[in-house]
Amino acid sequence: MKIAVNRNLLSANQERAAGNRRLFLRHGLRVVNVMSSPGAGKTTLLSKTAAYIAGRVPVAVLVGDISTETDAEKIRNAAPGVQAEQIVTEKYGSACRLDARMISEALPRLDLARARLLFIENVGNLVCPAGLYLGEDRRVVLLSVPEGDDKVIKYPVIFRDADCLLITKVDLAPACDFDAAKVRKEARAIKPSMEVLSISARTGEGLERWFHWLEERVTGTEKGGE
Ligand SMILES: Nc1nc2c(ncn2[C@@H]2O[C@H](COP(=O)(O)OP(=O)(O)O)[C@@H](O)[C@H]2O)c(=O)[nH]1
Ligand SMILES: [Mg+2]
Repeated sequence: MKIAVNRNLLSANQERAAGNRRLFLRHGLRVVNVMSSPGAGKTTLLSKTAAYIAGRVPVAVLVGDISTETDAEKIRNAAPGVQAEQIVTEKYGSACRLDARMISEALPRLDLARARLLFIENVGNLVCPAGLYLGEDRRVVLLSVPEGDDKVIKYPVIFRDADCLLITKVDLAPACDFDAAKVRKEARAIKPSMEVLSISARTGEGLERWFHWLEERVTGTEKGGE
């Protein structure tokens, strides 16, 4: 019985996600679903990314959290002119992840004609967001150095579908035993084509490579983009 209910929920989500996808295609919008555990650095990175990339590509951001509107506000403050809207999931029964319906209900709050790239910051969680497609083009997962280097093998499902793994807060590496080479190897064993980049939003280390990946693999403004 439980399995049947879950299947129905998943197929309802797939339908909604397909509707989102059609809308994104109609607007020529590329969409990136950004996932991690709470505190890995999603909002900080998206603030910096939006501020950098908005001059080249019009950006919008949807941010999911169980409670509060603070992250969307942080992004608007860090990147003036960028559209950033919050999805508060306690209105949907405190869901621990975003789903396609939440995205479709939030999209009318954005002026899609003014955007070419949409980031979706998912709710902080390494388990629940994994199975739910939102209609995105790319999936990016952040793993921060203080979380430990065993998370890829402990939570493989979310990494399996990721196009890019960002090892974040590398400025904290001297204080933590974190074996980035091991994480890279484990991630590539799960998904050979995965890009793995080490970055620090604090020092700026690795951010250029991240921006380059976005331009090459997502917005297609670099040679080699799709
Ligand atoms: N040392 C360090 N701290 C960071 C970095 N990026 C984010 N933080 C801090 O980590 C905390 C959580 O960041 P936040 O972006 O809110 O994470 P989120 O919950 O994934 O959105 C905040 O206190 C940030 O200032 C980084 O590159 N280095
Ligand atoms: Mg956040």
